[in-house]
Amino acid sequence: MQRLLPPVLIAAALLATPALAADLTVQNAWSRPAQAGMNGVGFMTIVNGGKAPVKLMSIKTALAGKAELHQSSMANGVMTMRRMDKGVTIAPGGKIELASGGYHLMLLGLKQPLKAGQKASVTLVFDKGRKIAVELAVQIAPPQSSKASGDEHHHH
Ligand SMILES: [Cu+2]
Repeated sequence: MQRLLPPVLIAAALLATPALAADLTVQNAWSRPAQAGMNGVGFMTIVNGGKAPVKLMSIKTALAGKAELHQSSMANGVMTMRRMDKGVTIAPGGKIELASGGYHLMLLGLKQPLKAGQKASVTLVFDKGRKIAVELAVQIAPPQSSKASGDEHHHH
């Protein structure tokens, strides 16, 4: 049985292609469940496959009152985090990992709960006006392919 796809489905399929802007690629984007009014997080790996440095400048989302790029660090035995107001540069051929205990997106004042199994839409704003829309998979544990998890099912 052959049927033509309605235009809406075709548009959805195009939107579902991996986030890509020129040489920038986002991998393993995920978030943790959180309640409305609380702060949410965003983790991912951003790869710069180009020949020039790229700077992640800011984050936009409709899901929270405000979204910021943060860096966690230990100071005197206490985990603190600070805003990266000047952005974070990704070297050519390099990548940055946003992960627990390091860089992360902070979604301040969630307007709605983030529930496991849902997607949370955020937009990464880079220098030179480049933007990448990213869907964070809301889940309790990091994605399988992230280095934080044991990878028992793949053999190299
Ligand atoms: Cu934070």
